[in-house]
Amino acid sequence: MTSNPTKKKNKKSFNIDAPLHVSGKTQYLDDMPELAGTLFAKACYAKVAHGYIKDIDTTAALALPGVVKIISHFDIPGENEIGGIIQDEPLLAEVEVHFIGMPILIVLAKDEITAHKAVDLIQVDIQEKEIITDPIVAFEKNELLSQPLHFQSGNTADAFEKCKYVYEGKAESGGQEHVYLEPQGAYAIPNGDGSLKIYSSTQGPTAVQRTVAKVLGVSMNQVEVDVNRIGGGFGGKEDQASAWASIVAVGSYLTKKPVKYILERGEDLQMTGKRHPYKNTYKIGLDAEYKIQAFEADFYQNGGAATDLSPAVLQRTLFHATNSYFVPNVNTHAYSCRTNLPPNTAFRGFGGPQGMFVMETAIHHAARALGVSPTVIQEKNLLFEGAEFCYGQIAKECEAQNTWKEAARKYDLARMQKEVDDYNLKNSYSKKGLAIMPICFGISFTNTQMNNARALVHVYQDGSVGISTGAVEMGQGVSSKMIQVAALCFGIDTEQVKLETTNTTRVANTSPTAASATADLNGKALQDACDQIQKRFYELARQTWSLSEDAAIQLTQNSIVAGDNKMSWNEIVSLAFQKRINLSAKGHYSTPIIHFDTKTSKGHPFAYHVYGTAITTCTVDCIRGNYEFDAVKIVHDFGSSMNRAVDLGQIEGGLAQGIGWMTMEELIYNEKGQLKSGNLANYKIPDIYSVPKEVEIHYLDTKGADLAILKSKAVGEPPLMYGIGAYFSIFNAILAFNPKAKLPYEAPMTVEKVLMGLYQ
Ligand code: MTE
Ligand code: LUZ
Ligand code: MOS
Repeated sequence: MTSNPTKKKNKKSFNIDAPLHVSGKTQYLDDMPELAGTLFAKACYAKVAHGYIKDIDTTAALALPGVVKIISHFDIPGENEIGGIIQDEPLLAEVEVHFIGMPILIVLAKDEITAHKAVDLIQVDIQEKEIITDPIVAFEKNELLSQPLHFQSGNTADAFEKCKYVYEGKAESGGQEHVYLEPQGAYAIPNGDGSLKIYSSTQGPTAVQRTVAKVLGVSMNQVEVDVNRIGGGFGGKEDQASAWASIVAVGSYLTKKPVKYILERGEDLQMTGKRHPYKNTYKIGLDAEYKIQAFEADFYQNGGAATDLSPAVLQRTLFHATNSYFVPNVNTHAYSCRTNLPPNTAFRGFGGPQGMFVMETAIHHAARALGVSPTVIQEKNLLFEGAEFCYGQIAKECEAQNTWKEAARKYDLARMQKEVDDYNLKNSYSKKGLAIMPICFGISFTNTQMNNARALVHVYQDGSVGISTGAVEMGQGVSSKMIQVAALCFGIDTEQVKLETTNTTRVANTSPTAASATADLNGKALQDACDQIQKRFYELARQTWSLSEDAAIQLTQNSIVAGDNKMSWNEIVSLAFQKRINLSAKGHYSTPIIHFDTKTSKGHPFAYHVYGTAITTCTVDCIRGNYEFDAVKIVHDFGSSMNRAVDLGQIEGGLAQGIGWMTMEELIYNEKGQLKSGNLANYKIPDIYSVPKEVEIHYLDTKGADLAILKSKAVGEPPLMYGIGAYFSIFNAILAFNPKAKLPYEAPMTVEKVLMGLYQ
């Protein structure tokens, strides 16, 4: 993959972790030295997707030398409950099992291999019950995990009456496995007084702390959670890290020993939830000018066997159901359906991509029927400044049209389309396709309450600085951004700032590192803390130099400066220390402006939106059904990027992950609820050969949003949705070969589906 970012000077591009990563020195959870006496936990999980537990025999497992204890739900000191939003998820199965991979017992052994062998010796007899894997079947049986959701604006019934063109259809998108490089895991260390320290690979240290406290039946101040960094999360560790932390916590609580559990890849694939697959119906109405006048959709989300974050994911689907288009009349319903799959969970985009796929399908369907290019309909309906979203927020600093226009101009869209058309005229068994994917993604947790953060700053007497925030580094570069924020506030070099681990004792009650809002929320809390110390230094300088109240003072270039007066950073720090001035501060931030009324589904839920446009071209081998992506050319709304290298990496990674979801990653469950693509040999993720041959990313020059940290907009999730363009580019190549293709709108577009489309 090559990238050609537009270079701009004066923007710092540094990544504090990069040297460690490339030299193999990075410490993850499993790299921590183990304490003597550490026990290893392993779950014995259900092999049947739904049933009664008739009998359990642990005799052989317990007889194995090295096995210390086998824990069942009876041994849990507090509540056997780990559900985050709704309390419907036991940590260990009691009477019934609800999905393959549901933990039933925990083996504690002196080493991992013994734990593994012991688990294999446990006999669990389960009487199978009816298994549901399809969300529509669950819906028909009224098996819902939460209340249905409904968004509405205008009046779709009236609007459809007046539409010249109306189309209805179905669209389906598949699940997606997170495949974070570091599997889930946790390590609990008892302090001797009943309290515990837990090292966890989690995006949500506070969620882990809260859940462990509940499972142990102790208060939260007895549980300290510490996260150094994690080897990727992608949403999979937003809520689902709590199970493993609770397991090691229970083990440690009962044995008074350190207990560790790092999942093997196979266990992780079987036991943890994934992106929600969706089945949907839609109805779209256009007027004679191809303006979309009305849109209706019903979304059936495959939630799995417990609620987890499903209702929140479902709501974001509705927020993004019209993508970056203005639609005056909208009526959408969404259902979270209970099935016998592992509870599905957060995954980059959090339901947004699933919503946007349906809108893009509806437009593609209409365009096919009308015999025009989808780009014609897309372009005519892009959001504009002042347009109202169906949930009541007004589009401000709207870059939907700007990113589109800039992409068309910069990459010469007309020429690109002509090259595709010319190629298709010349080649019979190889066809190219082009698709444009505009994106619009709302930044903020949709649950307004969660949009807050804190930070702790210590300036040490030697001038070095230590900072702690609630942000978890998971490869997205938030550590580097936090260091930049502190260095900028103090006018010192980034080398002088040390970022500490994310720890619930230093920074409490944190929201998870999620919703792409981590740098904004924690960065602004950090600014608050640094500003407090900065003010104390300014006051000290004023006194020292007998300056007036309004004298301009600055912390810059490792100095404090006021006119001709100047002291080095180290001098002002040691002077402040001598004068007994507080060199520490705690900062707090909560996003202003945002609000949302869940009863009316109206409000202003997002601090701002992120926009962008991607042009994707591909080549399809019409004999084999194979495809390659020739290029993805993007114009992205970064605001004023504070770290271009990090942000560029997020676009490239998100794009690759989105392409994977839409084209090659296929989660297949059979009717028994067994995951048939349960290893990385048959669950294909993008590799160096399958990513686009060329990726070009252009920065749209804008002022940036005030609610973004240093006006640098959130970048974590939005680019995933550029991957939706990959699906439609292949679809268009198929249509170039077989204009009558009867291909249903079902993602992922695997090679098998391409072949069917080409010849049906
Ligand atoms: N990038 C890397 N390398 N690894 C990850 O796990 N997670 C994504 C995104 N980018 C992820 C990533 C997801 S799901 C989110 S919500 C954001 O990063 C979270 O970080 P941010 O809020 O700092 O953007
Ligand atoms: N998590 C969450 C999220 O709890 N609320 C959200 O709105 C959200 N959005 C994206 C990703 N994770
Ligand atoms: Mo990301 S899905 O918010 O962890």
